[in-house]
Amino acid sequence: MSKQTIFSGIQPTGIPTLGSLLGAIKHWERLSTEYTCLYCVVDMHSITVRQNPEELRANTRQMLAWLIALDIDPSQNILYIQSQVPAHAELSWILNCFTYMGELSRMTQFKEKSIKKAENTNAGLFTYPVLMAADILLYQTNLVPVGDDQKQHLELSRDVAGRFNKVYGDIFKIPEPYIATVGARIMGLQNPTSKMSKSEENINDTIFLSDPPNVIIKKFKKAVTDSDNQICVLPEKPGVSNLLSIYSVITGTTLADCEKEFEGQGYGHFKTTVGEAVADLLLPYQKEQARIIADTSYLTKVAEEGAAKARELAATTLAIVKNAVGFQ
Ligand code: ATP
Ligand code: LTN
Repeated sequence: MSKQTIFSGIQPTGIPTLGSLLGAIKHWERLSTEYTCLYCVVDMHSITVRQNPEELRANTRQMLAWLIALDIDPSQNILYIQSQVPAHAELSWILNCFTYMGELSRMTQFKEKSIKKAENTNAGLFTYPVLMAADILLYQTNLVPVGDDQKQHLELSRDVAGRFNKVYGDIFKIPEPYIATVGARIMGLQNPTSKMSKSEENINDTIFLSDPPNVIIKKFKKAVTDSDNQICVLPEKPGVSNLLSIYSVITGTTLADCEKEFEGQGYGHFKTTVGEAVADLLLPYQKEQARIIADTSYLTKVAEEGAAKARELAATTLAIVKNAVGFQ
């Protein structure tokens, strides 16, 4: 039997965060032996928010370098840039005609972003989940590893695929989410009730993967906790719970064991220990990323080879879809 397919995407809208690492990328690396894995830097999604062209070009390469540094080996995975595979845009148009306005209006991310970006609530922001569905369905994907925040978009991809199949027969595989139980949603350090995000304005809220150790530890020391001194996971203790879950994912220890480790300790020691663990984790990746980004021709080659492989796979599905809808 041939291997099942995994697809995931990441936006090149800035430096990846501890949230994207623990919620998504960290789970990607060990999947390549069992699955055919495609990981895509989704630059087309990122222009739903206005981008500076030179910055976008640089950020896209930075993101590619991060993925390689974080052990996504380009010889074991198909690693590529979305805009270099035109089939994504082509399928997206077709799927647009199978997606309802009502469905898109219900997307939490759209509702949030259209408030935040009220001056530029463009049609791309609205149909963003359709392009995401095209990304996934083009490769007959079985599993999509994403953080919790993308679950609703994935549900929409499944609905659109099912609707299309109902009309034209079994064209698309219906993808399943692959969401880790721990680390699925890493929250902000300053505002632990909303997810850690690379577009957050308060930089103390977010750990960027490029943050040097002293900055990381400082940000953790400033992390919002609460006024009692119990180190345990509880809904009314979102700050402490978030730090515990970060520590749990990084050390590979259960939450219960982490709680035990910190029993009777003060918040100061707790926050510093978690901060140091994060800094230690990131340092080797940072060195590797810097080395890769400096190797321009290598990065260009990785992107080109990845895109060529993706184009080949995408062409098969796209041809079937075009034929199904009645194109020449
Ligand atoms: P933004 O921060 O601008 O909203 P983002 O970080 O959510 O963007 P990506 O970087 O494209 O968007 O996300 C990459 C992957 O990381 C996605 O699968 C997403 O679900 C996951 N992810 C992002 N932030 C978190 C988080 N705080 N906790 C867990 N997973 C996350
Ligand atoms: N919307 C996702 C990025 C993304 C993606 C995808 C993830 C674009 N296409 C396909 C999984 C599968 C985000 O903002 N994190």
